[in-house]
Amino acid sequence: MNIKKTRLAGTFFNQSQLPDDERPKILFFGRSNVGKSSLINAILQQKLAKTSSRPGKTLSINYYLIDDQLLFTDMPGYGFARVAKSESARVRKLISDFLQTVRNVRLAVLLIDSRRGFLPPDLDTLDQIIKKEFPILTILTKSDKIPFSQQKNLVTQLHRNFGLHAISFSIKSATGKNEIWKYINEAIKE
Ligand SMILES: Nc1nc2c(ncn2[C@@H]2O[C@H](COP(=O)(O)OP(=O)(O)OP(=O)(O)O)[C@@H](O)[C@H]2O)c(=O)[nH]1
Ligand SMILES: [Mg+2]
Repeated sequence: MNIKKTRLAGTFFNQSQLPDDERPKILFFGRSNVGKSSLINAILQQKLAKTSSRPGKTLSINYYLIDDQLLFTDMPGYGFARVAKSESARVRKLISDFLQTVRNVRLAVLLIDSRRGFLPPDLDTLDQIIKKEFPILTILTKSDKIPFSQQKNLVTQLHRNFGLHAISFSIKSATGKNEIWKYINEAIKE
């Protein structure tokens, strides 16, 4: 995809701020620190979303508008034990409120940390996404940190246990980038 223009187009911290927006959307879900904001920056080849080595960097839902037509939605991370309980409860509610009202979702991307695998909070998110009947793509992040054989095992497990198709990805190389764009381009076709 030849992208000409990107910009931050909205930041939402609670239900009352959530917009009624008809534009096509790609949603990025995953635990805190899994690499959602980094993935968005990597596939757009620019530093739009803020990232941090500390979990709980993105605490709002952020819309990034691509070429005036497509919204990449960077979701706040869930499921990190060291994030304050009240904050993680607020994030969980924000995600479920958003899922109640969001329109025109073309693809839900669920990020899983290659080193940690699929954990209970991921299952909770997967259940919510399945209920909404969104097309789903799973991405195994930080693939530079584990051996290829381990990545392959995780891909097989996700397919066997949940019927999910997973792509290995790392911000340190071009691995997975083209395949991710193939999915996104397919998802946004009318
Ligand atoms: N080695 C390696 N580090 C990565 C990769 N992707 C992300 N990281 C690092 O992981 C940390 C977390 O990345 P973020 O993109 O901020 O994670 P996030 O999922 O947006 O986290 P929250 O906003 O807290 O939900 C940062 O220090 C990134 O540099 C990767 O592919 N390989
Ligand atoms: Mg983030």
